[in-house]
Amino acid sequence: MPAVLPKLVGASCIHKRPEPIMVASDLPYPCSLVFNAGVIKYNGEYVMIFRNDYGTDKERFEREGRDFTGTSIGIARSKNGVDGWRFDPLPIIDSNDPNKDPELRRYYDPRIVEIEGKLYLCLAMSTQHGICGAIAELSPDLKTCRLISHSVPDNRNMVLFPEKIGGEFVRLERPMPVYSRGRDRFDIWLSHSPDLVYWGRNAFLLGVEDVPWANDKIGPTASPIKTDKGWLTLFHAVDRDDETRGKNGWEKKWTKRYTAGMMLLDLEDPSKIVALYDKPLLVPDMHVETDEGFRENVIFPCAMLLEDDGEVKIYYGASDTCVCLATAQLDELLALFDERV
Ligand code: BMA
Repeated sequence: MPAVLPKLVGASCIHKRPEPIMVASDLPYPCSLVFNAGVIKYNGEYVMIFRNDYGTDKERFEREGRDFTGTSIGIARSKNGVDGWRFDPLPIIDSNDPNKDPELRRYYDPRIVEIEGKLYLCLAMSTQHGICGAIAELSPDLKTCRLISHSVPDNRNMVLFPEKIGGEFVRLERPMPVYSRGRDRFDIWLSHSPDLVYWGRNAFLLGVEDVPWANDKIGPTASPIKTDKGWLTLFHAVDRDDETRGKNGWEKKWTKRYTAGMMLLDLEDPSKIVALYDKPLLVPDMHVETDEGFRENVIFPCAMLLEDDGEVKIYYGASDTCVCLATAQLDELLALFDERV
């Protein structure tokens, strides 16, 4: 694996909307950055659940060193999943909530899925003693959220399959084994549960070394889509060590690049990879993804929806600053797996 990876190109069947579909100034409450959003179709509309970091801006961050004062998780709804987002007046979770458990720092990277009529959130959960992957149930009116379970640290990027498989819940996850892999080299695992509380039969699924354009870490992104050929599954992939990368955002230095790839998992045993597309599917290449924002060169999908007409919508956070949307036809995505054979 070369230390410096070449310029990357995404798949030509992906169509990115040229402008973000949600930016900080759209929110009805204080917001510096809005990103990494889960989206679901629910009760005839699209529901987005997104992260908002607040309490500073670029100038105060760079010149005064003022950090963000909080992170919240908010909800917005839209008729078409693209525009006209209507925001709930307050976030559903806030890191400054005076009633929160003092052990908890914040939640982020929300994913949402409906299984057997219930709405579940997967969240990264930052605690005083490490980062966990959390699963919570969202009430049908989308107003309250109840924590069901969380992993031990360090782990995150939990993603639930949208249905039980073999009678069990199945999730993808990304533990962070810092001792045994030499440096950050984090991989995707899969586990099963009878009840969303007890997780077991953990299986290694995909290693960072299996992804030709990654040299740092990979992780699950969005609930997989069931297709005739298998579970269509996105993942994010990170490369680093390109010393030509410098500031790239608000921080003094940000040298990582986040892209997305895809694989097909066996319908009955999703711990088996049926096919891995050996090139990146989505890479940061639009201005908003490469030249502006909190952390540039980051695209981070948390939702993938299949429409009745075969269109796949991929929602992703861009530059840790706004929410963007890419679309592709399902048959074109599946054809990419044949291309490599
Ligand atoms: C990851 C997560 C994401 C974020 C990404 C890039 O570790 O924290 O929320 O988008 O880093 O900063």
